[in-house]
Amino acid sequence: MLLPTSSSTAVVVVFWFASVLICCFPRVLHARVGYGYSLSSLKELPDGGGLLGYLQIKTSTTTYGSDVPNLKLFVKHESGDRLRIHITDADKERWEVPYDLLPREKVPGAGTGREQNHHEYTGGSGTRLVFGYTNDPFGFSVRRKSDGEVLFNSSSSSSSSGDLFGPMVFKDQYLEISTTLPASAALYGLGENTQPGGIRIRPNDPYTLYTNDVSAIKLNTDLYGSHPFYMDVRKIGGEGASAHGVLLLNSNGMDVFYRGDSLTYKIIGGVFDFYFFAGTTPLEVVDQYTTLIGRPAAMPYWAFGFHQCRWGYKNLSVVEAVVEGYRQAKIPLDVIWNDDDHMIAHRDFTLNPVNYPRPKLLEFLTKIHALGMKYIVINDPGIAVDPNYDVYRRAMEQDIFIKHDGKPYLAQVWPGPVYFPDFLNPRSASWWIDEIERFHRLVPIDGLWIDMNEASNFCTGDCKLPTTHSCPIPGNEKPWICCLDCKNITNTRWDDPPYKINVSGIGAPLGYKTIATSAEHYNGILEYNAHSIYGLSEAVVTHRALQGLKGKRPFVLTRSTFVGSGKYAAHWTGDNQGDWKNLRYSISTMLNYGMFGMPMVGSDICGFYPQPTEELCNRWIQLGAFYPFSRDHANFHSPRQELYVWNTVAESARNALGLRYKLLPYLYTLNYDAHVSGAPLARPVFFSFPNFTKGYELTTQFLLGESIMVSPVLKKQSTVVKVLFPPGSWYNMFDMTKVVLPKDDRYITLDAPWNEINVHLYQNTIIPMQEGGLRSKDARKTPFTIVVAFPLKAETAEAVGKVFVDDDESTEMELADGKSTLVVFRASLDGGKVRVWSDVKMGAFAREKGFIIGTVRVLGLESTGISNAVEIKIDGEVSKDIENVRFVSSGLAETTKLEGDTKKRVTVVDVTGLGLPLGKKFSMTWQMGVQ
Ligand code: MIG
Repeated sequence: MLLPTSSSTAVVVVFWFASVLICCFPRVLHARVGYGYSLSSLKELPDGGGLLGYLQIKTSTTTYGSDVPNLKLFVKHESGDRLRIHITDADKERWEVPYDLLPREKVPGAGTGREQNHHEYTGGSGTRLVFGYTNDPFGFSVRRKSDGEVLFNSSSSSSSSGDLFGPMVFKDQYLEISTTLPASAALYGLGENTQPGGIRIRPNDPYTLYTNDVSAIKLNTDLYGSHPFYMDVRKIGGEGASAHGVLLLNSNGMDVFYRGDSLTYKIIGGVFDFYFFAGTTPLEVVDQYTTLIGRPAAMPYWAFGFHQCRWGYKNLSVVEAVVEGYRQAKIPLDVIWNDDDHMIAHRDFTLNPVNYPRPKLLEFLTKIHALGMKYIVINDPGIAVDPNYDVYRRAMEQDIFIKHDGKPYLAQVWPGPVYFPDFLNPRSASWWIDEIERFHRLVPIDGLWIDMNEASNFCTGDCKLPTTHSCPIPGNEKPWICCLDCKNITNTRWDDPPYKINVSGIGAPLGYKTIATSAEHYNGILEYNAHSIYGLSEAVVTHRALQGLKGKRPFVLTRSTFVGSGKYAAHWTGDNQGDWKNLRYSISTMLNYGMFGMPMVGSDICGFYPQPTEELCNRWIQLGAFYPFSRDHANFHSPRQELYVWNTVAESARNALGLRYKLLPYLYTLNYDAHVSGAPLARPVFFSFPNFTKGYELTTQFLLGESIMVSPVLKKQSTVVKVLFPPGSWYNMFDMTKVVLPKDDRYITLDAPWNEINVHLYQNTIIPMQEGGLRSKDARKTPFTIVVAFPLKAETAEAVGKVFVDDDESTEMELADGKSTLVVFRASLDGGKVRVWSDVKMGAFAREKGFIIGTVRVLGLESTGISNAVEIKIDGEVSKDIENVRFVSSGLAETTKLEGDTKKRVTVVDVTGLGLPLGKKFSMTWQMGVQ
C-alpha cells in the first residue's frame, strides 16, 4: 500500500527506463557477458554418490564483474524422481540457502571415483531422469527416460534470428543460465507475482524474484514472496500430457525471462542449485517438490472456518459487535482477528489497556473459546527502539538485531524507529519464543499473523534518528512517510551491484524500503544474500513457538514466503484492491501457491482497500468461500465490509459459506492429503484433466481437490457465467438434481443469480459432507452424508472418495491407531445394481468419537424406483437395524431441457435414516427398478 514519495519516483523512473532497455532487447545485449566454461574432468563417485566435475572458464569478460575461473559441478539422482545439479565456485565457499533452514543433502567437498565420459549419466536403473552434457562449451541437459523428452537444455542454441541465449555465466554477483523450451510447453509458477494473464506464464512477462512490500495490486512485479520454481506441462507426441518441475534453489534476487522458446535466469549471487522433478502428473510433481522442501503444514480444523479481520477495530466493543453481527445474521464465523489495534503504539506483544482492557478481553476470549471460536493477532518483525520497552530491552541483551556498520540497523515501521531481529541467529529463536510465551500469558491467542516480513521498511538506506524533529512525528497523519534522517548507500557492491534486477517493478535499488543489503546477520551473513529468506526464517521460529506453547497444531499466517514456507505457515496474498480485476487475480496467485507447496492460501475477501461495492463484495464472498484460507480483511480507510453489512452479501455468505461448512470434512481431508503428499487444496483444472489442453490457461475457475469445480462470477452486472467443463457429468452442489453435460470443449453459459455461485461435483467421485453450522466445532458433530456421483445414466460405473478424521488439532497429523481414521469409500453401478461400501483404516478413533453416516446419496441414476429392499452390512454382518432407513428420490427421471441441451435435471437418490458408524466397514446394495 505504500507508494514512493514523489522525489523517489523520479529516481526510480530513471531506473525503470534503464531496466526496460536491458530487459527488452536481450537478443542483442546478452551476447558477450560470458564465453562459457569447458569441462576439465568428471568422475563418478562410488556407491551412487553422483558425479563430481570441474569446469574452467574459457575467456573472461569484465561485464558485471570478473568470471569465477573454476567451478565445481555435482550431479546426483537424490531419488528416482529427483535429479540435482549443483554448480559452485571450486575454490571458495559461496552463499547458499542455509542447510539448517531448508534441510537437504550436502554437496561433497571432493571425492575420488571413476572417470566419466559417456556424455550421459543415468545414475542407475531406478532413476527416471538422465543427465547429459557437452564438454566445450559446457552445457547440460535433463531428459526423462520413459518418453525421451528433453526437459532442460542449457547448451547455447541458435535460431535464424540469432542466438537464443548465451552460454552459462558465473561471476561473483552475476549468474546466468538458460534452457531451450518447446513452444508448446505450458509453464506455471515463479512468484510471487500478480498475473493479469492468468496462471499460465506468458512469454515476455517480466519475472523478478525478490521479496518486497509491494502491494498485490501491482502486476508482474516482485511481490512479498520468492519462489524460483516452475512446473512445465507438455503434450508429448501423440501421447498424453506430462508434467515436470524445476526448482532453482537460490535466495538471491533474480530476473527470469521466458520467451516462449527459452527461459533465462539472471541471478545476483549464490549458486546454481537445480532440482528436477520427473513428474509425470501435476500432482506427482508437487509431491516430489514437497518431498524436498517440506510438506505443507497441517492446519487445525477451525482454520477452515471463516475468518473476519479488519485494520481499525478500535476497541474491544467493536470486535464484540462484529462477532455478534455474524451471530445475528446467521453467517458462519470461526475466527476473529485483530490487526495492530490492540497494541500500545503499534508495539509487538503489548496490549492497550484503554481500548482492550485485559480483564474484558479475557472474558470475551473465554466466551468465544467456549463456542469453539478462535482469536488471532498480528505481529510485525520491527521492534520499537526504546529502552523502556521490555521486548526491546531483552532483545538488546541477547544482541539479536541485524547490524550495519557494527550497530543495529535502524529502520522505521508503524511503531516508528525499529530494529529487526535476525531470525538466522539461534539466540533470536529463544528470545522470540520467550516473547510469544509471555504474550500468550497476557492474551491467550490461538495463532499468529506475521506481517511486514519482507522486511518492510518505511525508509531506505543508512538512517539515523533525526536531531531536528521527533520521529515518529506526533499526530502525523502519514506515519508511513520516513521520518528518520537517511542517506542512500551506493558505495558497496551489495547496495549497488553491477547487475540490477528490476526491484519493485520500478528498477529500484535493492535496499529500497527494506533492510540495506550491506547489513549483516549472524555470522557475517549479508542481507544481500539472506534478504528473501527473512519471512521464512521468522515463520520457522514462530511455528516452533506456537507448537511449544499449547501442544496443539500451530496456525501461522505469513506475508513473506520462500521455498519451504508452506511447512510452517499459511499465506494471504497481501494488499489487494476492492475491484473486479483483483477479484480475478486472486485466483492465479492462490493456484500458484498450491504449486509452491503452500496450499493454505487466500486473498483479502472484498479487497483490502479502497471500498468495494456491495455487488463486488457479494461476488467476492461467493468466490472467497472456496479459498482454502477464507478471510475478510480491510484497511481502516475502507468503510466496514463485514459480510452482514449488506443484505445481499449476507445472503450470499449464508449460501456459499453454508456449503463450505458442509464441505469441511472434504476440505479437512484435502488438508491431510496436502500434508502427506503436497497436493494443493485449490488446483488448476489441468491438475485433474492434464489432457484437456483448453484448460491450460483457465484461471476463471478452479478445482477444490480432484473433483469440485468452482466457477465464480468475476464480472460486474452479470448474472450468468461462462464455464469450461472437461467432458463428463458435473452435478450442481447446491441443487444436485441439476447436471451439466459439456459438449465439444465449448464454454457453457450457466445462470448465476445474485446470491449464487456455481459449484459442481464431477462424476466417478465420492465426497464426505456433514450438515454444516455456524461454527466448525458444531458442524463437526453432525452426521455425515456420503455423496456418490456416477456418470449420468451410465450402465456401469465406479466411484471413489475418502475421508480423514482426527482430533482436529493435535500437533501431528498422521494416520495412527487410536488417533485418526481414514475411510475409503467405493461405489459401483452395474445394470441398475448399486453398491456402496467402505474400507476403513484405523477405525478405532472414528468409532470412539461416534462419527455417524446418516445418509448415502447417489447421483446420476437412471430410474427413481427401487425393486427390493436395501441390504446393509456392517463389518460383514447384515444389519437388522434398518427400520428407519428410507429411500427417497427427488428430481425427474425424464430429463428436462432447461437451456440448450447441456443442463438437465436428474434423479437424486438418498438412502437416509442410516446410523452407520464411520469407523466400521459397511456395504450396501440395492437394485434400481421402476416404481
Ligand atoms: O503497512 O497491519 O498487508 O493486511 O492490515 C501496512 C496493517 C501493514 C499490511 C498488511 C495488511 C495489514 C496492514 N499491514
